[in-house]
Amino acid sequence: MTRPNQQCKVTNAEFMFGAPDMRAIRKHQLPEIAVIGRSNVGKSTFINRLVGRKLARVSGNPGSTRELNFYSVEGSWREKAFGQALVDMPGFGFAKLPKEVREAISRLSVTFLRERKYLRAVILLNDCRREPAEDELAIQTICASEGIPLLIVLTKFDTLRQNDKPKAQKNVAAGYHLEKDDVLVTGEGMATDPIWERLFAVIGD
Ligand SMILES: Nc1nc2c(ncn2[C@@H]2O[C@H](COP(=O)(O)OP(=O)(O)O)[C@@H](O)[C@H]2O)c(=O)[nH]1
Ligand SMILES: [Mg+2]
Repeated sequence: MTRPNQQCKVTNAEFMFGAPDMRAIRKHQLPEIAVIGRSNVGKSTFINRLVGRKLARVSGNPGSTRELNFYSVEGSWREKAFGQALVDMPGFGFAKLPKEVREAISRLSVTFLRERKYLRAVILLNDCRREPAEDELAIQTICASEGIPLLIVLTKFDTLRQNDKPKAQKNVAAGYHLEKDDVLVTGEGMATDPIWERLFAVIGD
């Protein structure tokens, strides 16, 4: 169970639409935050944990999301109202998908990151048990060159033993040429206020 958020109160969250390509993205007024990462890294679980309700479909079947899924989220952060669109990006790196499908997925993601002018931040999820690979580092590079604020969040942190946590966080951060505390962590039962805090710090509230 997710612990109740102290300072972020989500009052409304709903699915807006799914887009298989850029042209299918509908008009809306909300600033966008993209949630991106390897297939099965925990994107949908993370979104549900952030908003404190079951919103995105969690699948035991990796590679099942091939669209950009847009969710609207409204609430307040430290008593101040906010509204955002969270975009659940298709998972990359799922080896069992045909090569053409994998290439189409990464083209769509790269185009979205490069061209989407409503994009305010990218949350890149990385399993806490594996160091970043080429795909993750490519996203870091694109965000840097486009000037998009990037938050790196290590998922499944609950699966590590207490003693192993600091070292794992340090190792993955080092893979991005970052310090341990530059990357955030998430896991079952963990509060999400630290993530909201960092998010509002980069996008402004
Ligand atoms: N223990 C643990 N399992 C997780 C966590 N996040 C996701 N999972 C599991 O990992 C699998 C993939 O999660 P999902 O959110 O569908 O990943 P997605 O493909 O990136 O959207 C599911 O079986 C989840 O239950 C986490 O923080 N802790
Ligand atoms: Mg998913």
